[in-house]
Amino acid sequence: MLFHNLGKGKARAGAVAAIAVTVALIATGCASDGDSGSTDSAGGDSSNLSITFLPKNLGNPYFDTSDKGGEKAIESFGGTYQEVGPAEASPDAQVSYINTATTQGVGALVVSANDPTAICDALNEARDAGVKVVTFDSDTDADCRDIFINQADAEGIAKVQVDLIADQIGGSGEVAILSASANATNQNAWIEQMKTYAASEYPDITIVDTVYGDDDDQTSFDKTAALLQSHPDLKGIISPTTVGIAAAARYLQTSEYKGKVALTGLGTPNQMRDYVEDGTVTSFALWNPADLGYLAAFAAKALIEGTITGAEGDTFDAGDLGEYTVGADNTVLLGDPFVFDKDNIGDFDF
Ligand code: RAM
Repeated sequence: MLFHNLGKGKARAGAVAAIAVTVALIATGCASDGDSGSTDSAGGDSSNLSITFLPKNLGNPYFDTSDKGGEKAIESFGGTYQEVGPAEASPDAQVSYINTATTQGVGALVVSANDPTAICDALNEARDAGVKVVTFDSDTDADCRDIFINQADAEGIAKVQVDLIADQIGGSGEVAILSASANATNQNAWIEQMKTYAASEYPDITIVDTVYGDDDDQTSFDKTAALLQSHPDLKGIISPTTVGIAAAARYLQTSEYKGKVALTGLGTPNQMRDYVEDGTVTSFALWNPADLGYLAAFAAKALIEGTITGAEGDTFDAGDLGEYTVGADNTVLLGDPFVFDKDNIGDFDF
């Protein structure tokens, strides 16, 4: 996968690990080949490798990449891939897609949730009908999915972004957060951790505002403009969403704030390349979204085939990524975040 052969990666901000996925390729063959046609305890068919990806919304390059990773995995093990999703990343916009997948009798749903609870009833109806539910990227409450595939732990994701902005603004000043949608489980967890970490490590930094661009490009662009208007002393913006950071960078690039207000957060290299190369943005972080989707698809396969239930300690084969073990709270961790800057961004294409 993309990060495996990274030679020039530059770990910055202390604890940023250089490689997103450094899993030993110990293919112990945990996953079975599927004993076709049998029925598991929840009524699922263990040979039904029909897997539907449901991102927060369609049209976001982050999910295009993650879901392509899922498709690659599903093709490799002979399953059927489908991607569906709403145009807007709003709390219950995913419900109708979940209901349709249940009616279709898919083997598993792989979902990034716009809200921790709004889709829970629909997911539990799917599970009652035998559909395995994998959340990835943005979790639901733990009682409405079988497993969560987490891109990196929340503390690590928070730390890297706060360390980057602190570095870029010289450790003091006003900082604002431009987030995704107000209910997004993943961003909200990261923001909480960012506030705690910033307060303890950088007493001279004040987080003055958090605004929501709804993972919509234009809304994020407008919210950036409004932030800069209402906080004339703003030194930096953290946008923990690939949609937000790209829109904010586009705003800064042609504004009077370029070079004066720092911007970091979570972005994709292809969306951020121009801004890093022209100095609008110094550095930002992310993991490999393709690996995330790939891992989620293999977890779905293992659940469908009944080789795991999602319990802590369960192990499963994840193809090229090697073997993974389920940790606490039915969660599987992909790896560590990675920092992109001028020196390494040319090595990436996603
Ligand atoms: C956006 C979405 C996604 C998040 C990334 C960092 O694409 O909000 O959920 O993980 O940003």
